[in-house]
Amino acid sequence: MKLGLIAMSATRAHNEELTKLGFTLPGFVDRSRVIASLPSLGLLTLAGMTPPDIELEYLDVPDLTKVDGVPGEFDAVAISSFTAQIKEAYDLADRYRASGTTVLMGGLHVTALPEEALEHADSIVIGEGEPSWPSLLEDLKNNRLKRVYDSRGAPFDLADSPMPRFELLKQDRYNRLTVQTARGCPYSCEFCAASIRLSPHYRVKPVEKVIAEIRHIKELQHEPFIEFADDNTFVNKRHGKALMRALKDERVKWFTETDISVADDDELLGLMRDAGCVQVLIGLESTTREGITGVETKLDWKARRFDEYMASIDKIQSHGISVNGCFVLGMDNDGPECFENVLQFVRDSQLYDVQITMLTAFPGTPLYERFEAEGRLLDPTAWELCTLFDVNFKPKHMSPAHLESRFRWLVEQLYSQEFTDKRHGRFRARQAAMLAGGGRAKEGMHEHHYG
Ligand code: B12
Repeated sequence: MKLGLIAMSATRAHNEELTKLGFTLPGFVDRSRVIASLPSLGLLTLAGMTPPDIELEYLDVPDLTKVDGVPGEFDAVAISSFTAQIKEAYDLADRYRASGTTVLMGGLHVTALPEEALEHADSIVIGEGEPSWPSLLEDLKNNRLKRVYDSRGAPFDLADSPMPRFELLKQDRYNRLTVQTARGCPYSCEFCAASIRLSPHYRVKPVEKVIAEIRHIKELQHEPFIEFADDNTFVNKRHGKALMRALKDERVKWFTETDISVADDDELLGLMRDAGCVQVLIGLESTTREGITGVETKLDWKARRFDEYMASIDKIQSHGISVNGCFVLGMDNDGPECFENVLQFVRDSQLYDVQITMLTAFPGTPLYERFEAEGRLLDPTAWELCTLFDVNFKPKHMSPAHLESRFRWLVEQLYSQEFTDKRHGRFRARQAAMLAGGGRAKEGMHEHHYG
């Protein structure tokens, strides 16, 4: 039996003016160009638990409009799903089914809207893939496929994680690969559409497993750059430190997503720097305490950390690790001044990088449910707008058009060549000064920054 693993990667945005701007603003396109080709770790992971009698082929379909008919010849295909590309995924699923290929679907969007997905797939998995994959494949081989496999019973133990089959990728297409060291997040932000929607439990992967994955990548790529595909890597500081100690000897450079609490721990920051950390991406969300209040729904954790934002960014960057601070525009507690505020905050904090996204109501999130109840969704099933760069709701304090145009203004300000160079220059100058100050640990830092 031949099974196709179909990833519809690449990045997406519908706002034409913003897309056009992207081509002229270096800071804005840099990261999207770098990450656009990341493969689907979900599918590679499932490949790792597929028995050897099933032949596998991994296919990236970044743009379905360029594909006539169906790509490849398979008995069955596994298609992953994010909301922004789901309509293309359904189109492709329909084409495969029409040609007699069995369609299996899973992932974040399918988990949020299983009924919708069942109109296009022969069989779906709700939640994490791993718990259901072996029995699904067994049923597939024996022609008794069920319509729905529900993994939501118990969280998957990452100690049982299979080795992702990175070797299935055409290596020259990918300039970075992803590794997951943890899954989930203990916090619960109203808008979060990441893996807490697959399973609400925070778990870490044993250090030896992470290192084995990195070694596997190193066999395939010379000096690889790793992105940890975690929602929040350093929640468990003990595990984080053990991982950093082991990672140091691997001599790889990496980037990850975590929260502001890494700044509380100098030892951790030192270990991260020595282990090759180039950048941490942190969801700061808003530049005012009021703006951020209520975003984290369990403990209001983000609001409680707000007063330390500036000092924490400075502390992390003083260790030679750049911070990519993320802000969400259009939130209910932020007024029309939020655009200027972000610009000012970025200037004052000396953030190395900044990422701005539109508040987006993804299906399956508490935010979607609230906006639906309040009648604020512009079109409840316009999934193609769930790109983080398009507006799919009525903002509280401005019109959707105003949010779009001010967002564009902010993009122009933040990602101009001049401002980008200034931010990066400051960080590098600070590093150079520290380096001139001497010290063995500090020398290591030089290797870790971009460029
Ligand atoms: C790496 C990454 C990317 C990469 C690679 C994407 C890819 N093909 O996997 C790139 C850069 C290409 C990318 C692009 C985009 N991304 Co992105 N990305 C991530 C990131 C950081 C990690 C994802 C990951 O690897 N998770 C780990 C793997 C193991 O989990 P998984 O893919 O969900 O797979 C598991 C299950 O879902 C399931 N499963 C998945 N597929 C299948 C298929 C079958 C058949 C079965 C049975 C099971 C199954 O099994 C897997 C194992 O349990 C997350 C944020 C985060 N911290 O999680 C955002 C995230 C997934 N991205 C997001 C978005 C919005 C985008 C873009 C729309 C951005 C844009 N404007 O272009 C595009 C869309 C790309 C697309 N294909 O549609 C959102 C998605 C929200 C949503 N619910 O749709 C997230 C959650 C970030 C966020 N801020 O909310 N992204």
